[in-house]
Amino acid sequence: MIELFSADTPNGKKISIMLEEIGYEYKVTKVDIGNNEQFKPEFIKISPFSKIPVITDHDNNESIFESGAILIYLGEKSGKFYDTKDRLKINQWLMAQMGTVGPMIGQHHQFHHYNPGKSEFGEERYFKITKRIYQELDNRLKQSKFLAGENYSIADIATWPWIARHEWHDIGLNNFENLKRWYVEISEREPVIKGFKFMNKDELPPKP
Ligand SMILES: N[C@@H](CCC(=O)N[C@@H](CS)C(=O)NCC(=O)O)C(=O)O
Repeated sequence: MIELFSADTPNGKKISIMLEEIGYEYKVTKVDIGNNEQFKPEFIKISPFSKIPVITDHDNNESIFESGAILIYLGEKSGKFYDTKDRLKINQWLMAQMGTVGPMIGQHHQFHHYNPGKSEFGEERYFKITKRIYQELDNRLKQSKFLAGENYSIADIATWPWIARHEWHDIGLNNFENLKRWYVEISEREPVIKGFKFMNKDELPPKP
């Protein structure tokens, strides 16, 4: 059984979606990051940077932090969404999510959604970067059905929850035809719908 230590954020949703996709039994343990529970010594033991998500695999007592590493672990363990023949491509799109898509859109959330009016520089910078990321993802999805090629993979599972916050971004998902097609197709998958609402029972992926 997998225990998922998480919060209701895009990084948190990546893992609940993956667990639903591979059909594993899992239990969610909420970490209230708004109330600093991530800094508790017992949590730091399994998450050295005090961040969610983390999983503990109770089959072998292994704990894994960093969402990309967790997706790779679950992909290898289940044999799903991390095909050996596509791995070079999947790794690149997964690392791009971990290094660029998440951190940059995360800053856009901080300046544009949570703290508007505090820094014109920050708001403009991350708005521009987020718009550029939408365009870059759109360019990729014009060439291939999914990020790493023709097959749905952990790279899509990592990236999709960030685009699912499109209503906060004010970039206009409808202006990016290929990104929108990809977003809608993934939004309609049953495990994605279930994994998306892992903490908020009534939440559905927002329509473009
Ligand atoms: N690179 C990490 C980022 C995780 C992350 O930023 N988690 C945030 C919530 S989305 C967090 O736990 N923040 C609490 C903190 O930093 O104090 C991953 O992908 O797992």
